[in-house]
Amino acid sequence: MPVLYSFRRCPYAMRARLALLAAQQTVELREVVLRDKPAQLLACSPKATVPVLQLADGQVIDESLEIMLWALAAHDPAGLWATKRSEQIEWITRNDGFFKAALDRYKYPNRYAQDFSQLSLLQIEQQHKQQAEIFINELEQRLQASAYLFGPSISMADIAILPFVRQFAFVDKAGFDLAPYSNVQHWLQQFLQSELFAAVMFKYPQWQPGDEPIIFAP
Ligand SMILES: N[C@@H](CCC(=O)N[C@@H](CS)C(=O)NCC(=O)O)C(=O)O
Repeated sequence: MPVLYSFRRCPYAMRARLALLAAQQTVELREVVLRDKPAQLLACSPKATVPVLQLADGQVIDESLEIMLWALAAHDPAGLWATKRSEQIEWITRNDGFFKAALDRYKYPNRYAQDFSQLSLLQIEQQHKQQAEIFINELEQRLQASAYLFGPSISMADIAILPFVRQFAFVDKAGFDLAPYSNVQHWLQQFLQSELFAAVMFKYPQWQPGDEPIIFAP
């Protein structure tokens, strides 16, 4: 059975778990604590980020997007990856690049203080919140036409992007809820209330070698 090294709150790991469930793939889940990574993870992926999927034949997939593509290529009963693939990838690329960069600087301005030495932490935070909101507004426009980014049902782009929008929202949830992007609020709320989200956010203990395997399955 494939083994997934994961970290519950990591948005990249979250999107991998979402895709594995949507694709009805069963894996053994090993919950990692980032400051205490197991040797087994480092041995199969020296870059040591999560998620990492180790297949039964030993092949290692250590990029979340690749894990999603692997899962949905195996099985895609709900058609998440059925339409407009290059357009889906364009949205995910903008999320992973432009939006993620702004999100990190908004969420952790102190980590970027040296890059913006002429700005206060509050200024770094506010400038990058505005940057991030450019993407939020693009999502808002898009979601005017349909409940999900690529039509009436959830797509791979939705599950790839939602974990990052969730992070953005929870930096200042009260402010987010009052902001003028009702389509995005509704889209996120639907996701947070979904069974799929509940299943991927279940809390597992840190994996230790020799533990009874935790089977992560639909
Ligand atoms: N491009 C990678 C990024 C994964 C990533 O950066 N994960 C973070 C956690 S959210 C991580 O493992 N960081 C390593 C660390 O904090 O030690 C992917 O899409 O899988």
